[in-house]
Amino acid sequence: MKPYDIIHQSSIKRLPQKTTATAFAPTNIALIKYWGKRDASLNLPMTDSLSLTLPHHGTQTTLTCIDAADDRVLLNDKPVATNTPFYLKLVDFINLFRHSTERFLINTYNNIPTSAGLASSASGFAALTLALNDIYAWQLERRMLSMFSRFGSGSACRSFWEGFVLWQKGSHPYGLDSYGVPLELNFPSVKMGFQLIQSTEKSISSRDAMNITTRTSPLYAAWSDTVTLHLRQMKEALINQDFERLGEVAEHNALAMHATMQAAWPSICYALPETWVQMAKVRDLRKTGLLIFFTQDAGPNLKFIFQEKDQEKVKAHFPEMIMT
Ligand code: 2P0
Repeated sequence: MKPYDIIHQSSIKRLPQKTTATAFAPTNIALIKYWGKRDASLNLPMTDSLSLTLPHHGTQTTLTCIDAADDRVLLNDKPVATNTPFYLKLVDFINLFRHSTERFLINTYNNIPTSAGLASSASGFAALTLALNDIYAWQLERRMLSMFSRFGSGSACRSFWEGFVLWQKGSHPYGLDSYGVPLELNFPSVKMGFQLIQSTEKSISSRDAMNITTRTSPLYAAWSDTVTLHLRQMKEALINQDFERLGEVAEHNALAMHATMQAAWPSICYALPETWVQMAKVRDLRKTGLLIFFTQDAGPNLKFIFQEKDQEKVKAHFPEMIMT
């Protein structure tokens, strides 16, 4: 089974029902990470993962029907060349849903640095899926859109809800039950911020890095059990509103993921010297009693996790920090 077959069976293949549609989707940062696929063609994860949505950061995408031979893509008002991975990934995704010869201008704005480990592909594919739902008038429920967005980027399926979202890996062989589920648990005083270390393209795509890690890392055998344990601990922390526990588990999960990929062959290391400097600073601040933790995705930038009441203190130590 391929994504196209699943979409075809959902009987949503039709021509656009309007000429333009706009959608916004927020980005999300995983507290318990998705790292590795059990099925690469259907983008099915090895494990569940759990994220926090950053409601003010994300992607706004406008689709407009155009009379042209090819789709056109604008990223933050700049044309994207048709031979770039960014263009090809977007067009491949739209091809899954395209009815016939309709072509689009895809105008996409990120208010986060693109491809810098700040999950712009998550919000990007979620926004694109929402815009497709609108322009084709599919009227699908979010769970279904979340499932479709996974074909563009796995983490996109967590970007359809605010708050804490679980991507359940599911057990259906074609992944029909692998989508995001919003948790009823809330913890509004949890805040995230980041101080940019680098905003250029990452050294290796997360897709390639996951593939190398699952195939070659001797530590990958332990990843699934690690995630199971961390998910249980994280849910307990959310139920008990235990911020310290939440931070400890999130930080440990990120470090475990990076250790697993560093043990791959060839070794994958997203950290830059400044990443280690910021990690050490976070730990030193904890020794002074300030409850601050970090998480790190497929890039050198750390996201700081702290409580709203400590925001000014954290800003004093990281003056260039951008709040999320
Ligand atoms: C996550 N990351 O849970 C993990 C942690 C980065 C580190 O999901 O191959 O762009 O398109 O499914 O979703 C980034 O990878 O990868 C990611 P694909 P995706 O947020």
